[in-house]
Amino acid sequence: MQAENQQTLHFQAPVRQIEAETWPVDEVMALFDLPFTDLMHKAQTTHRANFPDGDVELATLLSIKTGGCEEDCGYCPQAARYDTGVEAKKILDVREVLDAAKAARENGATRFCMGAAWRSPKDRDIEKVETMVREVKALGLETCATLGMLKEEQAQRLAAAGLDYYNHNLDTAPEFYDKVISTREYQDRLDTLGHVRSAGLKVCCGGIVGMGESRRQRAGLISQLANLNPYPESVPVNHLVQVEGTPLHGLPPLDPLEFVRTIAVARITMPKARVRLSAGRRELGEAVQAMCFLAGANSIFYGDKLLTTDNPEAEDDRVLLDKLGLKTRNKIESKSGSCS
Ligand code: SAM
Ligand code: DTB
Ligand code: SF4
Repeated sequence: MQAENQQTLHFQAPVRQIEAETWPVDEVMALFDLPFTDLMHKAQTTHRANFPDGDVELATLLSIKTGGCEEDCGYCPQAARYDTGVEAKKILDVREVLDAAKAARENGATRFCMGAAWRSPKDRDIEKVETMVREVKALGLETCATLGMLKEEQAQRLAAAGLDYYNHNLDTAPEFYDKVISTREYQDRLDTLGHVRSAGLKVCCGGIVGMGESRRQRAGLISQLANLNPYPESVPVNHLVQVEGTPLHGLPPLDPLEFVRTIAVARITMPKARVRLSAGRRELGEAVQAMCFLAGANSIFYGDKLLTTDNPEAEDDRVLLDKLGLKTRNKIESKSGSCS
């Protein structure tokens, strides 16, 4: 009997190796739960060890195709089904994109991110974006695009055109996701991120806080991001901009200190990523943003507009960075090695 058992064991199918999570939710949650000053100290120590220059990256956004989107993302002013006053427009001409990119470069931005209100781009859209990417890159800017879900072949085409980064957010924790979006699955987002990675593009991936999620769900988002292998090079942390007409309008606002904690936890768990203060900076004010920089944020969206909503005025940002004595990144370390 014993021999039989041994034989059974000997011939059993090999156990599938499950990759260990680098950052299980419980460990991320333990960081969130630290006393505020301990968390800030840990985040600042991590930040200094990984970014000794301490510079802040300036990334400018342009909406290359605004509004009329078929998806139902509950936060988004560009979803056609919500009455938000955002008008659906055609894709911009390359000339308009280049003019905006030149202005961004003159203002000191090093990265230019082109966003489109698509569920996923059609192949003929990719053709237009390829031209935009080539020409924006020729200006010496790093390029980023956010166009929705990508097929593998589309990611490869964008990479071949010289795109540096692709932005595609996980938005929130898997267990909160269906409270916000029903027209695409969490797995669809992970699949797009996989195609982006295998095309050799750098990944820009983050989420939104302040959508009514719990602290554990914020920890769940950070855990998902930090467990991507490798974790994203850029992590945009958006503070929900509540737009009238969207389902998430009217929620109680998130405690600003909880936003600062989220930045600190992102810094600790993804030590070499550029952690970007993204949407919602106008509502945060100077003191909270200063705490975010202390917590390890080292990138901002810079320019008077995000995609459809207002960002702080560029001039006000220059004043703030100056007041804090923070220098901006002026070197571009893109694949082509071009510099501005
Ligand atoms: N349509 C594409 C997509 O959804 O992937 C690209 C553009 S979409 C506007 C990019 C990201 O912007 C979203 O994933 C979301 O994280 C963020 N976003 C959109 N509306 C927002 C809002 N009201 N507040 C904060 N972040 C927002
Ligand atoms: C990201 O994470 N935030 C940016 C960018 N990636 C594309 C977009 C914020 C959009 C805020 C709402 C709007 O302006 O329409
Ligand atoms: Fe469309 Fe993107 Fe807005 Fe969702 S977030 S509604 S996919 S533009």
